[in-house]
Amino acid sequence: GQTVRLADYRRTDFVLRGVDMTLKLFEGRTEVLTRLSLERRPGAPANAALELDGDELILESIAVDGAILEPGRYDATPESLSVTGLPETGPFELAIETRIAPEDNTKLMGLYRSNGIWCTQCEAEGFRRITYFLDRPDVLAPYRVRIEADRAAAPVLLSNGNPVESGDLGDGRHFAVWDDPFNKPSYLFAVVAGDLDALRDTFLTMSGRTVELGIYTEKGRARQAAYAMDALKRSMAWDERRFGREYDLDVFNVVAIADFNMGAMENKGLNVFNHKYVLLDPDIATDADYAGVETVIAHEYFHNWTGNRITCRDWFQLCLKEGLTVYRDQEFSADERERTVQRIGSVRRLKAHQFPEDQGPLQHPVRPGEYREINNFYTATVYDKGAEVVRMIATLLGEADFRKGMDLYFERHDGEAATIEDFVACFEQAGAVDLSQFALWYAQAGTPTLTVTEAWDPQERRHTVRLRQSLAPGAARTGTEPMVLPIRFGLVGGNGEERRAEGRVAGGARLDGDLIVLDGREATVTFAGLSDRPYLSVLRDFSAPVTLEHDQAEADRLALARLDRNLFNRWRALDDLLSGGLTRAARRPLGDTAPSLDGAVVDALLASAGDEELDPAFRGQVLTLPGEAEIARQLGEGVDPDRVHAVVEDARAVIGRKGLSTFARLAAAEGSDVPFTPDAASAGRRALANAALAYLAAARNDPAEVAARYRSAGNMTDRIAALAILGHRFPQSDASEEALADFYRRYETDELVLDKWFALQATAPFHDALAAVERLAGHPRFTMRNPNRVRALVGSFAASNQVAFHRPDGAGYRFVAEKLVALDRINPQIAARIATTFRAWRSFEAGRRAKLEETLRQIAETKGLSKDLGDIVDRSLK
Ligand code: DPP
Ligand code: ZN
Repeated sequence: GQTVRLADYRRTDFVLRGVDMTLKLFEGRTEVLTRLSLERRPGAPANAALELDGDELILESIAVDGAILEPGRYDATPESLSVTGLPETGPFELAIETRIAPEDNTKLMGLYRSNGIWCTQCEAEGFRRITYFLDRPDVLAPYRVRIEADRAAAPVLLSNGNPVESGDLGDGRHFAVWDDPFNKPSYLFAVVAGDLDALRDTFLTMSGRTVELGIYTEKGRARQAAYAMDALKRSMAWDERRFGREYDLDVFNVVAIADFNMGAMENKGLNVFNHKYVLLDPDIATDADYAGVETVIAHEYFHNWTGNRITCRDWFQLCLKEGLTVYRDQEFSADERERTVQRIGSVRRLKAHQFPEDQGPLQHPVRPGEYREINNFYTATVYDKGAEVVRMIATLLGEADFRKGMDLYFERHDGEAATIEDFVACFEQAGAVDLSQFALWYAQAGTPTLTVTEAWDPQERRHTVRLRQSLAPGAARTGTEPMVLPIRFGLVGGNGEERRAEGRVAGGARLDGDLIVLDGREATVTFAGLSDRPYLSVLRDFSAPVTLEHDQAEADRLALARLDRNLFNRWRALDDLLSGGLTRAARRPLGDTAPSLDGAVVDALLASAGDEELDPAFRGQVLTLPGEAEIARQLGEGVDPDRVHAVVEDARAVIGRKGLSTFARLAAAEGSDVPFTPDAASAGRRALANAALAYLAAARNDPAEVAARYRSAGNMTDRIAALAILGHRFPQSDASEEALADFYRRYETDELVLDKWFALQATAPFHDALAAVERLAGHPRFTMRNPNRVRALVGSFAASNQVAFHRPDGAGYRFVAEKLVALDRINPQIAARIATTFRAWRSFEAGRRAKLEETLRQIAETKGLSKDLGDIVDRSLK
């Protein structure tokens, strides 16, 4: 594959004014007629050919202004269509007929069928699988789309924009015409046709317009879209309140689809969703599923302004819409739920997904400079670090100026395909600041390290804080210049009070209230006039996405874990103590029986968990130990996953035994008699109770009480929590086997719940789990055709089963590699995504490292590998 570079960007030679399409859907084939209103761009070469993109297309006919073209005037391959001799000036119409087979489309890009439903996925480059086109985000046009289909097979016909016409065609066929007046790029095109149910509602916008809302599902499941509808209306209201953004069309439709590569897609006025992010009820969905639906509904809706009304000039600018929209959906969840708990969740995710990416061979800047396959850049770096960069702009500017900058962005670039430079310039103007150094966050890859040291001077009653930043060179070979780090902090007194102290800065930083902005390599801040030594609470709310190395005494951390008014940092004090203890323990030689955690740390954890003054969701977070992969990341090299697992398990048992009475009380607090409501507070209580149950099981090692809990569960959250404890702690026990069989019988008709059943077994932390996974790969309900199912079995095995995937004999690696090579022929995008689990190969002990490398090389040498998978394995090996 060829490398595409940001530096090579240039505009098209032709301007697109409008698109008129007719799609005739038949069983086994679809005919697509596309009429493009085009004009040579003023200043473009008079003899330049029109070069259109295609992908596996067959050209049926081509005409200019109604005249069929002679073969000499064009050159068509499945991947391109080049047309010469086009008018030097003035508008002309190019009509193209293609024929496609959605039934054979297993890549799920372009037009395909899912359970009989015709649907599309065009981002990033799927539209070229429907028709030849200038398939790039800076080519914007209004679209008019006519769909024709058999009425019985597809009574529902949907596309972007507003419905304008529909009617009968005879012979059992009918049609509908949709008109989207807003200029949009082709990646936002969508068509859906099928026999669907709908849940309907309306939304009254801030200017008093009524929008018709529809959520379409497979037959009989529309009532399971009620929560998604509620989340949609709350999202629409929030965007008006918080950003002044009103919805712009008369209708907004969402369609839930079973086979979908992504979570969802923000097509203009017609969002297409993986049904996992729409369909819910308490019996089939967990609290995490509810939160996921709320987040994804909000995210895709918010794209209407950040992504659709203002789109990206090219795919290098992907974070312009994704980072910003993740920031917006995180803010929405923080406002709708509990801010600190949401922030803890976002930071956990950032550290679990983005930090390893940024610290390994797949490293790339938030705005990449080159790619071979754009599908491989829908990454945690673009999304989550991209959101952190927006959050830092908000922190640096303050709420009022940040909002001014957003308003300016919407006003100045509405209807355009914009760049990061455009975006940043709005905040420079709104805040009257120079953000040129800050913009390095978009260009330099890697996680900066922030090193903090403290010195208390008892004579002078001064506390000196020294800050240093550094950035290690990484795989992306971008710069290592100092960045702008907004560091929120507080000085905490012995009773938890916030100390006010005059601070003096020396070196590369400035002080602005509770914010230190470090823009040099180092600085010191000296706080004077203190009566006694304060505890330094630094990087509050994780105000910059850095690795913090704060050489802080354990006693100080324990104090902050108890006292800090910033609850995020209270959590982080404990989390640092836990991961510090666990990493140290994992470094000790096998057979060393010293406890993983200090008694004082365990006591602090139990004190927080049992503190009734604190939000139960927060206490649930406190009880969630750092994951094994996170410990492995912090170890950095020579990782033995079995050792890491043993250390974490030991810690869990120690905590469980010491907190037995607390956990018994907490686990009993949420019995099956509590009716289910999906709100955040109730979810928090369930999270706390289920965390407590897991510790009880670790301490008592008795499956009976967990099995009882499984049987009496009144909702999926509690049921799957109990099942996970049985399956992961008591594998192959009668209790576990019975519960797994029961779960299967209960839910075998529900694909989404079956995914949970597959994933739960795939993540059981035992070497023998591989045998179960191999068996499940042959289960009649396993299929490579459904991305959710593949992710549930193969994806979660590779990503979330540190013990079995990393079996010392390499059998886990071989299993995954074999599946990936087979999957690559069906759906390369999903294969490439799962393959990223190999990227950390260099961090393992010698035996596993060699086997991982060998497996990667074998995949790389496979004949006919897709560009997607080839790109990931090649870069991983570099
Ligand atoms: N649909 C994906 C998202 O919303 C890609 N745009 O992030
Ligand atoms: Zn998005």
